[in-house]
Amino acid sequence: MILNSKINLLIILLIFAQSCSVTKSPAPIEPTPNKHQMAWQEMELYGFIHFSINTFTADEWGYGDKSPELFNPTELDARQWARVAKEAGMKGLILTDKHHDGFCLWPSKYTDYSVKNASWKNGKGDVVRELADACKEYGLKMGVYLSPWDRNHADYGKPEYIEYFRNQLTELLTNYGEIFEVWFDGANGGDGYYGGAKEVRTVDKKTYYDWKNTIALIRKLQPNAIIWSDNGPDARWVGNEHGFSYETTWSPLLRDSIYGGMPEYSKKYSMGQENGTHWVPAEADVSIRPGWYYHKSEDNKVKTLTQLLDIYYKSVGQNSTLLLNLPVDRRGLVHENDERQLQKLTAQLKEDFATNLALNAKTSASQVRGNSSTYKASNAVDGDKNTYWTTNDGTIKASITIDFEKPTLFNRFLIQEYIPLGQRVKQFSLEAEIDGNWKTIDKQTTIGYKRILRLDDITASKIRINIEDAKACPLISNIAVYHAPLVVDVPKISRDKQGQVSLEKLEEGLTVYYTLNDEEPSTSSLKYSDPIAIDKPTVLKTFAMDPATQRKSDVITEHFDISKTLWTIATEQNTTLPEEAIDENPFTDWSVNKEMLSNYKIDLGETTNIKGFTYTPTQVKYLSGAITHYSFYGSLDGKNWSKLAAGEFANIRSNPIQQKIVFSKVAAVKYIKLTADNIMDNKDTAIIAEIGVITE
Ligand code: FUL
Repeated sequence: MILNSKINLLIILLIFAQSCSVTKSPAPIEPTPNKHQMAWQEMELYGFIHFSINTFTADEWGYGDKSPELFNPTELDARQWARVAKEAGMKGLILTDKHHDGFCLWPSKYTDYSVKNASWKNGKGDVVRELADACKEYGLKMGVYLSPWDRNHADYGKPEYIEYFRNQLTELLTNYGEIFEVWFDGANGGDGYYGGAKEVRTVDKKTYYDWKNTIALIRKLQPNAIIWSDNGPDARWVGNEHGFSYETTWSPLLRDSIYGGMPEYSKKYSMGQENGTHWVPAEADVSIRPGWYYHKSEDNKVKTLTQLLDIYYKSVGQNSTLLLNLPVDRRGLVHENDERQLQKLTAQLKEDFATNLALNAKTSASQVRGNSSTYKASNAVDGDKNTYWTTNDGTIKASITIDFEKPTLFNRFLIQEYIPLGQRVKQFSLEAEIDGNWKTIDKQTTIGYKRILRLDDITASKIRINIEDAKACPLISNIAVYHAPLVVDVPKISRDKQGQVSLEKLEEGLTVYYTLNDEEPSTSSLKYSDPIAIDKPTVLKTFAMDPATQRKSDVITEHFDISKTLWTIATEQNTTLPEEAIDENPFTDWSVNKEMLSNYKIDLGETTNIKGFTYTPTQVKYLSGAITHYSFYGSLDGKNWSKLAAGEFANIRSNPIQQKIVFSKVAAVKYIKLTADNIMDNKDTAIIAEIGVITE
C-alpha cells in the first residue's frame, strides 16, 4: 500500500513537472515598459494647469516683457484645482511652472522674473508649493512643466542658459516632493524679449539643450519620474493638441531618429512604430477650452460633453494617456463652466462603464498555451490585470469566444494586452452571434494597453475576438463589454454662406429647442426642424432633450456675425475665385501662394463697420500653411488700402483654432485683405479655412 501510494505521488509529480516545462511563460517582445512607465500608463487620466502672466494679459504665448506685477490672482486656491481634478477621476496634475514667457510660478533663486515680484501676496507666494500641498492632501501626483524656450531670459540661445535651466529644474525637482512627470515642450517661435534684446533667436534643437545631461540630472533627482517630450525618453507627444491618438498607436518608438520640436514629428513619428526601438508610449494633450490659457471670451467655448467623450475614447481608448488642461482663471480658480463640463464627462463615463457584461462570462479559446490553466481563456474576463490568455509560441492567429448565455445588448467593447511583455497585436476583429448567425462587427489594428470600441447597439449571445496578426503570441489580459446610455448633448451648430443655420442633433430621438433673442430657451421655445436664416449679428441659444426620459443637455450659445451672403473674393484684376475661405465651412480650404495672397481682396458687398477679423487655419489632421504673422487691410473702394492690424497668431502651430484679432478702433470698409507676413515653416503657400469679420 505504502509503496503504491509512493509510486502514485511520483507519477503525479512527474506529470506536474512535465506540464510546467511545456507551459514556460512567453518571452518578452522588446521593447517593454519599465515599472515607472507601467504605473504611469495605469494613471490613464490626469490634468494640466496653464496659469501665468498670460492669464492676466489674455495671451497664449507671452513675449517675456510683461511686468511680473501683473500676476495677481484674487482668490487663488490650489485645493480647488485638486478637488476638481480628484472628483473627475484624474490621478495627477502638471502645472506650467514656467511657460515660454519665462515667468516662474515659484520664487526661483536664479531670476527676478517670478512670483517674487508679483503683486500676489506681496511677492511672498509660491504657486508650486500651494499645488504640492493640495496634491498631497487630495492624493494626487504632481508634475512639472518647465519650458525649455524662455523668451524673457537674456542668455537664451547661449550655453549659460542651459545652466540656468538646469538650476531651475533642480529647484523644482528637489523642493516639492515626488514628481511623476517632467514635461518638455518642443515649441519654439524664435522671437522674444531676451532681457531687452527683442530679437529672433534660433537654436539648434538637436544639440543646444544637451538633453543627455539634463536627463541624467532628472534621473538623479527624481528616479521615478516620467520624462516627456517628442522623443521621450519615457513618454511622447501624440503629435496634435486635439487630445486624439490614432487608431493604430504603437508604444514602441524609433526614439533615436527624433529630436524635440522637429517639424516632421507629427506626421512621421507620433503614432509610434511597430519596429520602434524604445518603449515611449503616447500621451494625448488637449485643453478643455480652445486655448491653453484662460480667456474670458472662451467662457462659452468649453468643450461639450460629446467633444470630451470623443477625446476620452480617442486617447485612453486608443492606447494613450490623456492630459486634459484646465486653464485657471484670473481669480486663481478652475472656472465653474469647466468644472461643470468635466463633471458631465465623469458622470457619463461612470454610466458608460457601469456594468461589465463580460465579467466572469463563459469563455473558450482556439488554443491555450500548453493547455495550462495559467494561460486559460477565462483569464481575459476575470477582472485581474495580472492574468492573461495566450497561445503557444508561434501561434499568432487565435480566437477567444465569450458566451453571455443569453441575448445581451451592448455598444462598448474594451480590450487590453498584457503589455509588461511588450505590445504585440497588429490586427484583430470582433464578431457577434446574432440570432444564431456570426457577423463581423469591427476590424481594427493595434490594442496596446487599452483599446475601446464604440459600437452601435448590438444584441448578441456570444462574441468572438479574432487575433489576425501579431508580432508574437498575443497576450490578452482583459476583455470587457458594456452598454452605454444615450448621450443627451447640445446640437452641432453650422452655418452656410447664405446664412442658413443648422442645428444637428447628435443622437436620433432627441428634440432640439432654440431662441434667437438672447433668452434662455425652454421646451416652450422654438422647436428646430429646418435651417434658420441668420444674416445679422445674433445670439442663438439652443439645447437638446430626450423626450423619453426628459433629460436635457446644457444650453449652448453661439454668436453669429453678419452673414457672408454678399461676399465675393477676387483678384485686383477682378477675377473671381473659389470661395472656400468665405463659405462658412472651416473644413474646406483655400491654398494660395503668399505673394499672390496680397493680390486678393474680399468684397463684402456693402460698406460695413468692422471691429476686427477672424482667421481659421486648415482643420485637417496635419497642419500646414498656417499663417503665423499677418497684416490685415481695409478699403472702401478696393484700391486705396489702410493697414488695420498686423502681428502674430501665437501658438497657431500647436493649437490651430480660429484666431480673433480686435482692432483698436472701428473701421468702415467694403473690401478686406489678409496677407501672410510669415507662414509656418517659412513655406510659400498659405492655407486658409475661413476669413471672417467682427462687427459686434
Ligand atoms: C505647446 C505650447 O506652445 C502651448 O502654449 C501649450 O503649453 C501646449 C501644452 O504646448 O506646445
